[in-house]
Amino acid sequence: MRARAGRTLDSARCGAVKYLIPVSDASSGLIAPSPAPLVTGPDGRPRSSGVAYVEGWPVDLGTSAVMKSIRKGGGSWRSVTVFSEIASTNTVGVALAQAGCPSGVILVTDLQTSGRGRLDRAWEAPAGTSAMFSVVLHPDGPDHEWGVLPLLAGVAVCEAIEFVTGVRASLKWPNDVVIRDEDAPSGRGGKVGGLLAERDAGSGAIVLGVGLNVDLAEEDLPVPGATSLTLAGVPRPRRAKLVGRALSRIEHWFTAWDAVGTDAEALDRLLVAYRERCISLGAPLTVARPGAEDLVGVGASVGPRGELVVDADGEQVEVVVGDVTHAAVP
Ligand code: BT5
Repeated sequence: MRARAGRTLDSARCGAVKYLIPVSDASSGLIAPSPAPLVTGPDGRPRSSGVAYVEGWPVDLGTSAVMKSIRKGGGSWRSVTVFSEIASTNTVGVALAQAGCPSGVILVTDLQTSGRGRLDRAWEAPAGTSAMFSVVLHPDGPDHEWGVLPLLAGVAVCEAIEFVTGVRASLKWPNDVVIRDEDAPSGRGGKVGGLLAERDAGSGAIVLGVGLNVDLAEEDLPVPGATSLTLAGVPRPRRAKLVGRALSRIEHWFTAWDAVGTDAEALDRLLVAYRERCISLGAPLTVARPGAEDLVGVGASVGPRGELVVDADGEQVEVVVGDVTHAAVP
């Protein structure tokens, strides 16, 4: 099913997933789905997942497949739109939030032409290879510890990978989704995904973006140290299933986080699930910090603001923004 023209966000009904209504590109005036080519690798071979396109829409990530998968996961999402191509689901999500978009609007895409990571970095993946989506969320509670939400969303993505593929996924602080070599059936682990959370101060909305490398071949990887589910040894992972399950778990963790507000003890309890998956804890590491010297030490804990505490020669140093490099995982 293609996104239908003429629906507006206001006319999309709130409620259970069975009422999911595609929000058309016309409603936002920002984006227009365009046909994507049949996907082949640089060597001309078709992608191993056999992604095919019907009228420009990838069949394993078409609107009906994604909606079916989201419905299966339950939840109270408002709308879902699947694009064959978009600049960045987060950029458009933030623009929609600024324009008054309600909570629960989901944007999924096959390809991003200006995908973004944290700190203005790029997120790159060829068409037909990735599960990439953003969701606009409005918290209900008055005060929140914002730094914790992206960490919990990382847990949600790991849970989805595990549920769909049976392969254990972990997190490198703050929210790189990684598969350790020892957990990958092929032994080829690395960074398999990432999360980008952005807050629109005006509306209070959070736009949570997820990029997951599903079927990138070795030559598609944008950086050394990256991997994909197929490279890790997962046979034919289905993108729509991954998106649906991830959204279901994101709703679970978002609801729990929203209920907790700034209660440090309750946040601490939520973070148990993050700490269990965080490979930066107990690991020798180097943290590159914007505007500060690199910090060398051992990951000691993750605090109730989402900060990483590093034991640097006996001194406990808190890091709120930074990039971690481990000896074992780049
Ligand atoms: C992230 O940033 O890891 C967050 C990535 C979020 C992407 C999603 S896709 C849907 C939504 N819409 C967007 O525009 N973004 C979100 P960060 O920790 O800053 O990592 C970025 C770095 O990862 C880059 O500088 C590269 O080194 C590397 N990188 C880029 N593309 C990659 C890929 N496909 N797989 C693994 N690493 C990649």
